[in-house]
Amino acid sequence: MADTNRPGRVGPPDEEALKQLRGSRAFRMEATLPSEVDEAEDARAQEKALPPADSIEDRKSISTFARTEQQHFSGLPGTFLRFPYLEDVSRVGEYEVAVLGAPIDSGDTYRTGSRFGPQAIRRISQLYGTYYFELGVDLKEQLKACDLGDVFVMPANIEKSFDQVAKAVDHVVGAGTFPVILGGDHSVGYPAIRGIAPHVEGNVGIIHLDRHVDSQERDMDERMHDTPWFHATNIENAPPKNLVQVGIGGWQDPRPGVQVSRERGMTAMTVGDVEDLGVQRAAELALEVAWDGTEAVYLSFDVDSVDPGFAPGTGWPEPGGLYPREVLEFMRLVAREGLVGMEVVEVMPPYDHADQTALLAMRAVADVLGVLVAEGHLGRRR
Ligand SMILES: [Mn+2]
Repeated sequence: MADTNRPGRVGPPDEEALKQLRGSRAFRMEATLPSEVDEAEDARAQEKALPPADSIEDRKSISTFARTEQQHFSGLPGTFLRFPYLEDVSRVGEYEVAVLGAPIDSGDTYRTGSRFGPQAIRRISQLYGTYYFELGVDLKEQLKACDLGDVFVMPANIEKSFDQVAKAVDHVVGAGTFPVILGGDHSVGYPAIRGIAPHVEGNVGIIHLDRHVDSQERDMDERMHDTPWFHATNIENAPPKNLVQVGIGGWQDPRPGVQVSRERGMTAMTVGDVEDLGVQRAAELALEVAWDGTEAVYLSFDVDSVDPGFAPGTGWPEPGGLYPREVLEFMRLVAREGLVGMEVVEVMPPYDHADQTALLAMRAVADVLGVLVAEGHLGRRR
């Protein structure tokens, strides 16, 4: 037998030497540290940022909106467009618009990193003022808007994250406030509609800008970022016939999603359709479908609808997409009829160069808010 086990040759532990270890000293020091401030932070979060969704077991240190250091990919490196930060979410009804981050990227199926999207969009928004030249709008003067920070999400459990995002959006819309949701991957679209639909008397239509249909039931057995519209249009008052998908095309659309879009009667416009029709007519058609018998319309902007030459920081880049000026014009036209909320998804900072993609996301939100104010849907007129 090999001489590898040699009982009796190693003596008993030297208790004194063990006590002197730096590791042991560190254990003793930690025990004398207070934790009142941390506990007060947790309690404050429960009070100001809503208790978590029912599926969350830790009801002490997790709130609906993230307020503590636990979720390190959140945090507020400056608020969106320097809107005031609203710690106490019970006051959200005092504002007309609330920006909230949904840093989910557990639904990404290829590249990941869109959990850093809200940070990147907020950071680059510091570049901007609140005045919009072409429309003659100043959001600071005409709109009461706040930034709620990020929803507390669970990277290891997308279903719990959905519950959290749905609860957060439900809270905002229930207070009568327009939600601007910064993703996060596109799975966010499903809990967003879950949070909005109960507050719409009648049906809600969806205008979805994307290269991908995102309407299959599952991917890799889970509800991932290519599945939101399957589940959202299962909600009774979000019928698939009012879902219009714009910018679709290329080699990345899974056939199961295309089959669902066809069978459920969704509408798809390719980039070529937008080119043939022109942006103006394409927007008119999209509005006609989304508003057909509905009471409200939600806007979902996936940045990958734009060509990756302009929006490289995203999970599934597909060349041949729309131009930024087309997409911005399209969204401004759509917003003229009014919206119930919007999301910007799939900004992936680790793949972004010079903040190009985050800039585009920022512009999408600012332009839509600008039009909503200019058209009298939100805020005060000039
Ligand atoms: Mn997409």
